[in-house]
Amino acid sequence: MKTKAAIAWKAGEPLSVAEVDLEGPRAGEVLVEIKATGICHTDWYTLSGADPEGIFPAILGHEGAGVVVDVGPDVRSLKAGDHVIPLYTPECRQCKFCLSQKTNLCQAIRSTQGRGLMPDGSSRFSLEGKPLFHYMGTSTFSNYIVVPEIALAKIRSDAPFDKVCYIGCGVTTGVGAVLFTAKVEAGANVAVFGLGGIGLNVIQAARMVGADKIIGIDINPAREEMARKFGMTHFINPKEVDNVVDAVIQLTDGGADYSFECIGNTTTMRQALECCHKGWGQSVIIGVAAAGQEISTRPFQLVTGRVWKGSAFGGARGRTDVPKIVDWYMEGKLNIDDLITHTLPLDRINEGFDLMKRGESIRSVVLY
Ligand code: NAD
Ligand code: DAO
Ligand code: ZN
Repeated sequence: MKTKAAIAWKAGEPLSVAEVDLEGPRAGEVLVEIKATGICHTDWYTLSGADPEGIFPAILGHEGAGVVVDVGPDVRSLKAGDHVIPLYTPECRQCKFCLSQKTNLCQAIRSTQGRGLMPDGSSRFSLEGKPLFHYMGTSTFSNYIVVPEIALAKIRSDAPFDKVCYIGCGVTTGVGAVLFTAKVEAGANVAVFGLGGIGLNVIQAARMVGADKIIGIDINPAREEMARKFGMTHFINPKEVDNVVDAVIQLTDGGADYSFECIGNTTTMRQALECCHKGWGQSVIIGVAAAGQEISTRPFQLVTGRVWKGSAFGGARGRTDVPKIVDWYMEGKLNIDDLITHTLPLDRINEGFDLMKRGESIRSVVLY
């Protein structure tokens, strides 16, 4: 079949929208009509050329929602008409990683996904007979996609695609880091570095679990108003204090119980660890630093009880947890609507990247 898609031909060039060829689903695969997709920093990271693992030409996008159109042989858990969110972190429930129950990093299709291919080592996308690569196993910048069954979360059919697409990455990453990775408890003091599309979701999850002080840190003063609406109780602009670490320690009588780095900057990663409370404070790295960067601290920070950990896709097991997060949104426990600041048709997708680069959007969503 033919599908409209935004193609990333080369690093550093805008996407170009065209009709491409899409082969139907093979065994264990599903054809999905994408109804809406968010534009995330990770798409920009790859498109900009900064991602050393970026492969071109490819169809980017990893934050979508849509409807199953057809299923290939051996697909048992989904049927045509089901509403789904594609998962860049799949959940096979059979690999060593899934069975461990210690991680959400399912490895069932990791190697082919990382090479921009389906699990059988081929691509379903092509143009004029030449293959185009998949991206993060999802490629939601295409109106129709083929994905493995294990990379689809089935969601309720009354959830609006233009909002719940954001659960495909940003919402789950932020909310999950609080609930699944850190397991923040009621009454805890929380510090959040970076109040963008991820950090604001950390803030609303911290409020949801009943955190006490929720301290937001951002160099962009325009982020304060939105963050307060989502539950931030105190704001620190690093440009207005001598030392961010001391400022958090003063506000929290010795340090945060939990901190979250939602920027991708190794300096703020260190600050996030060192503003944690001696003896028990935990710092969760969510931000993705540029290739080759390293983090540092004095080992005594860890010897004296602070814990450094990371979180990918919020530690969420996609097929299990994503439908629950959709329910929380539908029950009014999570606010997604106010985070979606712009909507665009696919033909204007490059404007979404421009808004992001200028810091003017929290999330832009493409509607098909
Ligand atoms: P964003 O650009 O929307 O937000 C970043 C915020 O950090 C902005 O508000 C910016 O003003 C602020 N900031 C920048 N430098 C700062 C500094 N030195 N001190 C304080 N604030 C500063 O980005 P986002 O979409 O929220 O993504 C945040 C990070 O999370 C990115 O690195 C992204 O790649 C990563 N990410 C990780 C995962 C994961 O699973 N771990 C998933 C998605 C995104
Ligand atoms: O190595 O098993 C693996 C998969 C790692 C995926 C990590 C994804 C989180 C960071 C990228 C941001 C995605 C938007
Ligand atoms: Zn698995």
